[in-house]
Amino acid sequence: MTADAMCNDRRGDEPLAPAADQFAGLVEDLTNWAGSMPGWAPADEIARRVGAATPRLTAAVAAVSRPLVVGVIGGTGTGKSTLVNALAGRDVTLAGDLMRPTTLRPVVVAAEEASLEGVPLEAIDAEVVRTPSEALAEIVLIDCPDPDTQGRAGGDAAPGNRDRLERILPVCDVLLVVSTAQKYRSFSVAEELALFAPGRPMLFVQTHASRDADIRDDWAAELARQGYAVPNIFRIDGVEACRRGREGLPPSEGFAELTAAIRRELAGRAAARIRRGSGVELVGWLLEQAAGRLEPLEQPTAACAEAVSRETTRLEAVLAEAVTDELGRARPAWRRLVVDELEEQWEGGPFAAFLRGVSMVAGWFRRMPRSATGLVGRVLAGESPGIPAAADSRGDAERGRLDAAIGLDDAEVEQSRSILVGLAARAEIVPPRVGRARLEASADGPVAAVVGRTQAWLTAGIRRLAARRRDRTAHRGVRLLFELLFGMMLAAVVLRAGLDFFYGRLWQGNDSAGGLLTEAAIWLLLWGLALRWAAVAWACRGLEADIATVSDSLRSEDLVAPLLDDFRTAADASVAFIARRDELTTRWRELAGGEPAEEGLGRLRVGQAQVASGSG
Ligand SMILES: Nc1nc2c(ncn2[C@@H]2O[C@H](COP(=O)(O)OP(=O)(O)O)[C@@H](O)[C@H]2O)c(=O)[nH]1
Ligand SMILES: [Mg+2]
Repeated sequence: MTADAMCNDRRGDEPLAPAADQFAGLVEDLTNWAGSMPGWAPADEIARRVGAATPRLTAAVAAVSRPLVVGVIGGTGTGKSTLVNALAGRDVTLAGDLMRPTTLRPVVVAAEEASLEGVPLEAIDAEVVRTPSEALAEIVLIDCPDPDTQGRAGGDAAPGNRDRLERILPVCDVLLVVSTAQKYRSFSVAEELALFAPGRPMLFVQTHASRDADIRDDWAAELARQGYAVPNIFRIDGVEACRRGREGLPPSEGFAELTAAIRRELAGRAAARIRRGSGVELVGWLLEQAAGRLEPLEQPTAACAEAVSRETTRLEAVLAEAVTDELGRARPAWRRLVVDELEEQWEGGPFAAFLRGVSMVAGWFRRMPRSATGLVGRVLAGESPGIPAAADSRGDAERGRLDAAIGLDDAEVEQSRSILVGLAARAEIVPPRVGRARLEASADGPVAAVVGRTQAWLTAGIRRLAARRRDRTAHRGVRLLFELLFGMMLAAVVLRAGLDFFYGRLWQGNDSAGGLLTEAAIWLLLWGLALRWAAVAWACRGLEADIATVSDSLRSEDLVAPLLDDFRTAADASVAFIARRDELTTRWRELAGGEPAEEGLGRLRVGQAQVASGSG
């Protein structure tokens, strides 16, 4: 199998070591979570515990995500080095007959980045070969020295090789036991193997498949006699595998089976390490401690969050009522606005002239200049009411202004806040996370913010309403109708006066007809005033409904939020913090549970080590 092919496999359905990544992710998330809410006593306690456990957690993550160490052992010339090269996807260790013994020192083959922490390189006197091969991203291969090798000069077995092997084997997670048709009976590493086999999975591999007959059944029987449970022996040809790898051909069946088994083992191993290791227990313990601390707070925090919503709604209702009142109280101002608009926009006609005349006369009677009162009045009068300047004695002055501007008084706010203080305390949410101190801490304070926001919103609403009134009064047809109605009366009066003067007085000499002019003028005035009333009434139609829509839109504006913001933020954060523990616990359970997937691997049956070493 080529490096690329192995790499592609890893991105397939079965990632190599997802459990290790999951564990690392869980530890990271646990640490972040614990520190995510400083200032809340329960969270602080959890953070302290997790903080104290951090060195152990870090070590556990390193141990779990350590690459799988695969030791290749077997007799001299059985094809260990060739197999290592085939697995690595390139020539990383010397293989061949020419320079026997080829492998004296163990060769540790690892990816450039792979951590060799935990591999006692010095103790085993290893030669490390780094290779960019992606096939080795998560495994470390050890090409073990030949145990039965003859000395360079053809003398006795190289001294120290057995010792070395005995030091290497404990380091390996998996042993690839390589043999050939010629050597499997005189399996000289059997003794060492028997020593280190317990608890260590082994993959038995017959090499030289292209040359030798299949001896696997016989070998399996032999191994069984020695006490090994061997569900499967792999049969490969290392030279062929190397060639296929070089040429980019798909691997042969036997070799593919072997790499699949290694991959399975790698995945299973990470999970097994997690389960066996103390890291997962530590995480479980930390989560359990957190649960003990947080579970009693679940109900109080939820109750607090709920109360914040309830009190917000209540304050909103108070504000809505005040605003509706304010808008309603401003009816005279609205009327004045409409009249002003009528006078301004209706020009160039007798009725327009009449309207102006009326307001001029009314102006004489009203000595005092029109003073705009209330927020609505001021907005309608064209002023833009700003937020009152911040007073020196902030807290009270602010609340006083709030009271004046939007009717939401200090007592209402305090009532809500005192309810929340009690509920928050049950959830251990206490100052400085919440409370008056926080309310007054910011530059202008949340009360000023409410005043400002309410004013801005109300001003915009009032301006919108005024604009709609303006659009209404600008209606040409209606204006012409009123001009016509007034003009008709005017014409009738003039006609009648003319008739009286010319016909009655000059023609018939009737002197008494002179009083009629006064009478006609009175009629005209009354008619004009009636029309004026009708015009204003028409222009004001729908105003009440418009005012109601402004009040109704208040809720969606979230205007009172700053008043209870400290409680809302704290309660929501606590609820979220508690919920996150449940999520972490679920993830932990997934990691801690589950069965190891270790099919197809040979193991020494418990209690068989003596038999094995006896026959080795
Ligand atoms: N035909 C064939 N030759 C192999 C195979 N494995 C190794 N060889 C050859 O056997 C000789 C010894 O191989 P080597 O990998 O150095 O064995 P080691 O001593 O166990 O490391 C070399 O010439 C290899 O080319 C195989 O599977 N098939
Ligand atoms: Mg070798």
